[in-house]
Amino acid sequence: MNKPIIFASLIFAVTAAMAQTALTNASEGEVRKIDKDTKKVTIKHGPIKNLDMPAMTMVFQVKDVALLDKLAAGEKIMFTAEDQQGALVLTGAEKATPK
Ligand SMILES: [Cu+2]
Repeated sequence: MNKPIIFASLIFAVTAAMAQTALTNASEGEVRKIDKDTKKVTIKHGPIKNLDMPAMTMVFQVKDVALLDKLAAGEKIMFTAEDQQGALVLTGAEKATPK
């Protein structure tokens, strides 16, 4: 009798968990320019929740240059960034999966 309700609840819980991961950990962006020599990457990004930042194009610093090896200019990415003592640092990035 109440099976459809249980099923619907399960779907909701899974969807909510996925949405939360995407929203709290990663922001959307598009790589504009990569500079491995200065360890900087320019990203046109959407709102970054954890930095309380609206959409804009800006430069991020990178601690691990290997992160830049996976990226290319013009590429759409999902990324994470942190404020580390006033410096905005790209902490993770991967190619965005097409919707
Ligand atoms: Cu910004």
